[in-house]
Amino acid sequence: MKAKKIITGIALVGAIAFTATGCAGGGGSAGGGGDGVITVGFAQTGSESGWRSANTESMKEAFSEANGFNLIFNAADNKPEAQIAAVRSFINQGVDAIVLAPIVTDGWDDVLKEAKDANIPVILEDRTVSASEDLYASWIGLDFEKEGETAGKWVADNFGSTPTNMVVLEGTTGSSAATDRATGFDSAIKGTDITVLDSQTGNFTRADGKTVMEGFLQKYGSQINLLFAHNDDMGLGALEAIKAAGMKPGTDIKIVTIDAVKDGMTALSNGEFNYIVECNPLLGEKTAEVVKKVVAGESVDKSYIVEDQAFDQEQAKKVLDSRPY
Ligand code: GZL
Repeated sequence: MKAKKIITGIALVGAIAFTATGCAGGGGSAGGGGDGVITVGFAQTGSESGWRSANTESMKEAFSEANGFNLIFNAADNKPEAQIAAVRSFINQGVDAIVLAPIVTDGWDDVLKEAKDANIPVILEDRTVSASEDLYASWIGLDFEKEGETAGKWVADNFGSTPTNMVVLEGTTGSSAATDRATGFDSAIKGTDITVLDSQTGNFTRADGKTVMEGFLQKYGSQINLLFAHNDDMGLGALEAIKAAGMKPGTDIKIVTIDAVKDGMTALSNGEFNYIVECNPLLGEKTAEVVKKVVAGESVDKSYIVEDQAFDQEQAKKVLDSRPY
């Protein structure tokens, strides 16, 4: 992603603030189908986590018939090749626009070129792609590197001055969420007394987070002081493994995660997690707004970035009941 020119935040329903960047011309057919209904193919990653479920719900709510859309939904079960096939199918169906939450960053050039040649605009939501920016109209998402940096800074501030052994549960290999969170986190802990004992992907799922954590515990046992999980769900899976090993999560092993979904915030407020950086999944409304503009041939910004916040245990207790997801 090119360096972003951050413009003022845009307050939206649901109190989500966005920063808009760059500027791109409109694309696609003006106004959608003849009847004004906009047919959108949405290629979702799958249903790997609580965050993904909240994101899918937000998107389906925004791309409703009442809002002037005909939504064709595909969840690719976290399989990149299936997701590419879904996008190709949308092109063959002649949809008015494609929305894509790309599982991984690479491998998109060919099918996005096919969409461009078919004059079907593609709008990215959530994660990003390495393909050229002229192959998609806009991206609505989050600053993953900043999320990782925020988590790393909290770890550095709280544990960086004493020898601390950490294990990491990484998100989906090759996804911009995992890659950029690791980049931000690693930069924040540079020069501290934090040692990374091991780091392995848990594919953003509870099941894999639990399995990988079981392996870490067999290998390192009570040497582990800290767990950084790229999302709440892997941290929640790890909780089960930590308890099964007779250790106290949040005390014997401190846990820092990213997302701030309800189950994660519950674990944080009851002391099993220690810190969570939010990653807001409610991108549907903004994405639908951008799709309408692009289909109408209006210009849109190249990217819209949701601003995140972070929570410790005390803050989580205060906001838990009012959380929107
Ligand atoms: C982040 C999103 C990640 C979440 C995970 O925007 O892509 O994927 O952090 C989800 O929970 O599975």
